[in-house]
Amino acid sequence: MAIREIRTVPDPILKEVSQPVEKVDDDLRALMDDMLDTMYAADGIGLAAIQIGVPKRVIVMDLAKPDEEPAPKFFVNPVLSDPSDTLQPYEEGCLSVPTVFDEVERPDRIRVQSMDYDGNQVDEIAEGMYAVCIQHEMDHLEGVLFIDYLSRLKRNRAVQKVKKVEKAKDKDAA
Ligand code: GNR
Ligand code: NI
Repeated sequence: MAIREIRTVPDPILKEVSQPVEKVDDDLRALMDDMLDTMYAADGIGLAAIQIGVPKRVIVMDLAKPDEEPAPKFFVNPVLSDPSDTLQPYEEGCLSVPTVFDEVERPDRIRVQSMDYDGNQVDEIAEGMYAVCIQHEMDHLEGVLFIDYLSRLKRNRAVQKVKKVEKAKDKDAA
């Protein structure tokens, strides 16, 4: 288990389309373990493999509240369908766009079919925060970030802000 570096904008890898996983084996489980460690260390609720530079269709998530038991979830080759007509706005953030938050509208209910940590097929309906998060993570698999839904002005500002924040961080570390 290891904490990996989270890529931030404008890293071009974040625009890559991730490739399907052929099988869920111990190597893939080691990747999912690292992703979960990395997500928890960064206080995130979800993470796509591309955010640590691995272009595979793998997502980890934990929507448990701080006072609840951890509830990690794993998604391999997830497929979304049956989106609701009703949209819900939600103030989103992203570990790859740190310090930036803005509202995005998405369907409030979707169906997700995927494989889990053990390679078993899972089919469920996601609503509310779960629906928001799974759609945010699935966008990462297509190289799409939440800031791509904002105006060009807001998106450019967001990237500039992250560049500045990351530069300050590098300085601190040096
Ligand atoms: O930690 C995260 N919080 C969050 C808040 C609102 C909507 C989506 C998210 S996902 C994000 C972690 C992340 O960047 N996943 O890709
Ligand atoms: Ni994200």
